[in-house]
Amino acid sequence: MKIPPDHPRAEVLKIRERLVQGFEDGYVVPQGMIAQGRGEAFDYLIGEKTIPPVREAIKAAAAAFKLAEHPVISVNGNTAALCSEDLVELSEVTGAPLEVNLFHRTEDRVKKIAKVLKEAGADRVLGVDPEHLVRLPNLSSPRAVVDDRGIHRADVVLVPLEDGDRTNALKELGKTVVAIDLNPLSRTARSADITIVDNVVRCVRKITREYERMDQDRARYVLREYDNGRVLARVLDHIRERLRVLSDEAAGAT
Ligand code: PTJ
Repeated sequence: MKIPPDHPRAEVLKIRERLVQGFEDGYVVPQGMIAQGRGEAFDYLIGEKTIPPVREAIKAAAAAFKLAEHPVISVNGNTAALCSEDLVELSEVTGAPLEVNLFHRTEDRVKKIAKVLKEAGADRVLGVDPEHLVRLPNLSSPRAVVDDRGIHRADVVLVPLEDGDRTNALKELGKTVVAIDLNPLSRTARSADITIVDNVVRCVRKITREYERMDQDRARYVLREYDNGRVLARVLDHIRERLRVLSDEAAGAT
């Protein structure tokens, strides 16, 4: 669909169209649309911008990547449709491989997502070659199928848009989990080591820029000072304050 450029919500509508296209191309699942709707609702609440506490989480994510020996970026249908170029750039700058890892896993979707990533510039995509696929021992969903060169051996895993079953499993295996999730109340958001409450279309390139600016000493300092619980509390405070202001405005307008 062609979005009228003067539509007040043109940007959001264009992002939706990318998901619809991914659905029509057969690699975004219908559940992905529901996920996007939920994300949009939370994005409204935070004001559709990267708020200050989230900048702290983004710095911590860059620091975790800087200090990691085997960082990996997990990619699902939604993120492939929404920000594949940004994910490829993050992968190139940090050296972290991209791995397709799906909840609604089919071989057809895995291949299509790998193709989307390659078209966006990726040299190599993990999670595709059956010879390298193994199962995580402590997870029953299809997300347990991982690459032995990727998530299986990773020390830091970036998990954008999760549905909540994997973060704890990865943590139990001693991995550091960096989540991107617009819902600060989700299980994933609350159990990750570092939670970026932001839209993937805004924050992935910000992680890359922070990574480029940061040296190892700074990364160690950032991680020492980082407290994910405090960041999540500040995000919720931001939403509460924003709702208070909006509520006052609405009361004044009546
Ligand atoms: O491609 P698959 O098979 O791996 O399936 C992917 C989906 C997204 C369908 C699957 O992981 C799922 O069902 O996820 P949930 O349970 O809907 O959770 C997705 C979370 O991501 C929710 O908390 C949303 O608020 C959040 N979210 C949605 N869109 C965005 C987002 N977070 C950041 N940026 C977004 N654009």
